[in-house]
Parts: sequence; structure tokens; C-alpha cells
Amino acid sequence: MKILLTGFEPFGGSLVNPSAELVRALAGQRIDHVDLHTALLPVTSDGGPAMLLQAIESVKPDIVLCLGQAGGRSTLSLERVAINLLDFSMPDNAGKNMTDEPIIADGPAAYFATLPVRLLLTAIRKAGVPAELSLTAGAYLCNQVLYTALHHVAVNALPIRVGFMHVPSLPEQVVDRPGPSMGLETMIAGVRAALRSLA
Ligand code: PCA
Repeated sequence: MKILLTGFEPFGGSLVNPSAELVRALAGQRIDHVDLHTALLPVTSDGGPAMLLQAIESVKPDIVLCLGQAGGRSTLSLERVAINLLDFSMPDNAGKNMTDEPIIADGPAAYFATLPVRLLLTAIRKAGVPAELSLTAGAYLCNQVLYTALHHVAVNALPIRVGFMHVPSLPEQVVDRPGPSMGLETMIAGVRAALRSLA
């Protein structure tokens, strides 16, 4: 099973992004029956989705699983849906801000993720890692990347399943502004369980 796993660069003034740490850690690990390819996406509206499409073109994966940070969430969350909306809560890393814009002008309002999220949820929880299903990937880069990939696969009728997992902040990111966090080792165990269940 060829899987493309992506993470994002740090954003919003943070020096780390747990999704990038996860991709870095997992790139060096063996997972049975998984041929793992990775990419690190910039948090820019013009660059992030474009780099993901390039990676899909060159890797030709069976599965795409994108990871991103969702500060304030306490569990791994499997996104069920991507919406055709750019409505940023902060400028992207290139300083670009978007309000009430569609991602694809004539695209459908939304796409469901095509990974088996319920199966992934069960697999992650079985590994002892807190996880939930989520009905919103937001209206920032993570949603844009998921929507763009789902649209690309749909309009080109590609045999690729696409999904997105948001992960909490790392403990070191919330030391001075209390909020939920999850240790990197726990996140790694959860994502490994998800990847294993896909293979
Ligand atoms: N999280 C942001 C974008 C990059 C990331 O890791 C989001 O949830 O949209």
C-alpha cells in the first residue's frame, strides 16, 4: 500500500508544528505493508495545496493522509468533510488573508473524506490513543488542502483515497498558555495505528 503522508510547516508564530514532527518521525520508521512517502507543506494558500498536488502526481499513492495541527483540540481528530471556503482566522505564512472566498469557484460546496474514518477511529482507539471524528477541518489551510486533493481526485477519477487528521498541540507549545496537548510519542502511536489499519 503506497501512502503519501503529509504535514505542515509551523505557523501562527509557533516554532514547531506537531504534524511536521510526526512526518519526520514516521519517515524513518518501518510499518508493515506500507510504502510510506512523505511531504512537508508550506502554510500558504498558494503553495500548500499546489505542493500536495505535485506530490500526488509524482508519488501516485493509493492513499493520501494529511496531518495538521488544531490547537485547542485534545484528541487526534479524523476529518469527515472539507468545505469550499477560505475564511482565514489569521494570515497565512506569506501574509495572505482570505475572507469568504471559494477554493474552487465552480466547485461543489463540500466533499466527504474518502478514507474509512470509522475504521481509522477504531484502530487508533484500540492503540490506546484518544481520537474522535470531526465535522469541520476549519476554513484555513488544512481544509483548503483536503478540499483541493479531494476535488483533484474526483474530477480526474483517480483511484486514490484521501483523508485528513488534525492533531493537538505539543506540550511544549502550551507551557505558557494553558490548553490541551498530547505528547509526540502518543501521537506517533496513533498515526502508526491508523497507517497500519489502512494497509
Ligand atoms: N494547521 C492549520 C494549517 C496548518 C496546520 O498545521 C489548519 O488547521 O488549517
